Amino acid sequence: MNRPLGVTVSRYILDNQRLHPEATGELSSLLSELIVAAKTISAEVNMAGLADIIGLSGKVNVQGENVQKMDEFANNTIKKRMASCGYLCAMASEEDEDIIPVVDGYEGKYTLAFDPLDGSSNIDVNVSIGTIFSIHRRRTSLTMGQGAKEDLLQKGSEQVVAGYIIYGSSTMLVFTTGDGVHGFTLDPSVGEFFLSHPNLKIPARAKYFSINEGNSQYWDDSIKRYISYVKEIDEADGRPLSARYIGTLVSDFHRNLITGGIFLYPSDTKDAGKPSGKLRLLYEAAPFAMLIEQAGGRAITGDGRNILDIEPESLHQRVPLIIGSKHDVDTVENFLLEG
Ligand code: P6P
Repeated sequence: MNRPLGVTVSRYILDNQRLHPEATGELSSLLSELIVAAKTISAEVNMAGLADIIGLSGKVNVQGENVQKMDEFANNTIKKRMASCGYLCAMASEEDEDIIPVVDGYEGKYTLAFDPLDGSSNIDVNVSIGTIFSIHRRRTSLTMGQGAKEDLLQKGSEQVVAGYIIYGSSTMLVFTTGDGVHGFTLDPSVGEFFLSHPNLKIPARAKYFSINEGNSQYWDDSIKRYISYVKEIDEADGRPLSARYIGTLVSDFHRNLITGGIFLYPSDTKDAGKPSGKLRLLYEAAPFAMLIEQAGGRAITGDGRNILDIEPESLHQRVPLIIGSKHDVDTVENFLLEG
């Protein structure tokens, strides 16, 4: 659906809904509620340096990571608003160990998995951060009221919506409902997101490669060989690629989506507890995999699986993630197949 630049995200969602006569409007309303939460987080993130919400909360989350005050604020903002929106039956958050119930009597037909504030280690150094979200239809009957884990543990290919909000030089909402990837920029003076990047497509070939080279001694040899390959001089083949690594997945993904790039967080031997890399399937890899495939790119684990095909086994399951421009993900895949 082609819409003119400047159309509001609310208008875009409603117009998109009209393309589906069977739509009840619940998904549109769910997205609108999530957008209100995003605007609330954006306002706080942009004031973080002034308000008393930077720094550590003194708590440790289910990941064993120190919880920043902003993490807690973002998580609570989303949970509180979405639990009573009436369109969800269950939620999962990076910050919460278990399934998050909705308010009794407000159960709906969708689930929401989210990373409330991805890249929170970058908050205190004023580097861009983001919120990631993934929406599925519930599997259990609405008559059951509250949802169950099986409603959340669904393949990425079953997502109905995937998206993120990036709190950077401007706040942008980027999402897909399966009909292309569209970017909306927040005008804080009027508090509305306006269509600024319709039908985003990732360039077929990468300009940048994004990987934490501090982990290079822990990588599989195939990854080491690939990273050496992208640094070789072969101007006809567009190499060497430039290195860009922000340390916030949302930001590295967004830049690569716009410019062409490949992001890798492979499995490594650095932390015996993380043989499958660091990133999470449900609320990081899977939503980005839907977005990148909708934008013409690819997302794989590097051990022969497409991210969208993985049947989740637990809420916080980690997966290796290789994602970005199709040519370059194909190339990495060939390096890995060669062993
Ligand atoms: P490392 C941020 O903490 C995060 O979860 C992602 O946003 C980011 O891509 C990754 O971790 C960075 O991890 O090990 O390179 O610091």
